[in-house]
Amino acid sequence: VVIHERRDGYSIITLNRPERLNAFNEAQHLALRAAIDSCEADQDCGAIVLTGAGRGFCAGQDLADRDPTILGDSPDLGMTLETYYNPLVRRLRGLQMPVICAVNGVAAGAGANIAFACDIVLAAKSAKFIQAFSKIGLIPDAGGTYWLTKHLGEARAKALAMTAHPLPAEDAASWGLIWKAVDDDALMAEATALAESFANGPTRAFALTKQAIHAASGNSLEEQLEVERALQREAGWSDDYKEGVAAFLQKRPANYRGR
Ligand code: LHQ
Repeated sequence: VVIHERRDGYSIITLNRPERLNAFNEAQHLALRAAIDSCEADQDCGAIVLTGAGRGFCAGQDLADRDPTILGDSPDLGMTLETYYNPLVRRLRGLQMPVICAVNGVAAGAGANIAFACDIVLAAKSAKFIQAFSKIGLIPDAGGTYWLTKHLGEARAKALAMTAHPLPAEDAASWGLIWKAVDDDALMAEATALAESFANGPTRAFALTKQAIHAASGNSLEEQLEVERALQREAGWSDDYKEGVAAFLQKRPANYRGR
């Protein structure tokens, strides 16, 4: 249900239930978790590309799942979120390496919001993002109310959430919800080129950059300047900083080692 392909310096993780547009069931959650665990344990993995098999990226929760906590007389969706989706969102945000999402096709429900939890989102021009939740009487989850409000503001957040309007990739990019929309047949080449360049980059600095940017939304400028002071101090102690400056002064490409 998930394909984990190791490349030189990075990994490609592909959600692989194409007959269901890669909707999440328990097996897919567990396999994704295992793939992320193995990337994290692998010293040579400097970036992850997350994508989907077939014509969709991910259609969110598998609504045909027989799990009684999801469908039944007294479902507990809060428990489903706390067991599977919330840890996944926290994990993607907290990973000490960049996560690139290559949205190859429709991203609906939690599928859209998991894409937004990744650090850099590229989408095929034919892809669409759908906050499908209102169609089944739910609210956006997997961070949806957070990403939409933060990136778009309340007006667009509420309209997307309540209408389930399919937002085309190019609009998502021009609205600032994702990094960019690319031609369908260029998607994987662009995503893997980015992963390769991150894999050869200063991994520690990328992790600290994520941390600083995530802290920004809850902080005043003064508080954020403090965050930058602390994290830059740490970056300044890295071998990669020494190497970066030496390479600049010697007019040669830097040879980063990620520490
Ligand atoms: C699916 C699904 C799917 C099962 C397509 N499930 N089969 C968290 C916690 C706990 C509980 C609840 O939820 C959550 C978070 C959530 O994510 S809730 C939101 C769940 N997702 C949705 O409501 C989206 C449902 N899917 C759709 O609206 C459409 O499939 C979209 C707009 C994504 C794509 O439409 P089409 O391109 O027309 O494709 P399709 O509808 O024909 O789908 C292809 C097949 O995939 C089809 O099966 P079939 O056997 O008829 O070929 C669908 O039934 C199946 N599929 N999404 N979520």
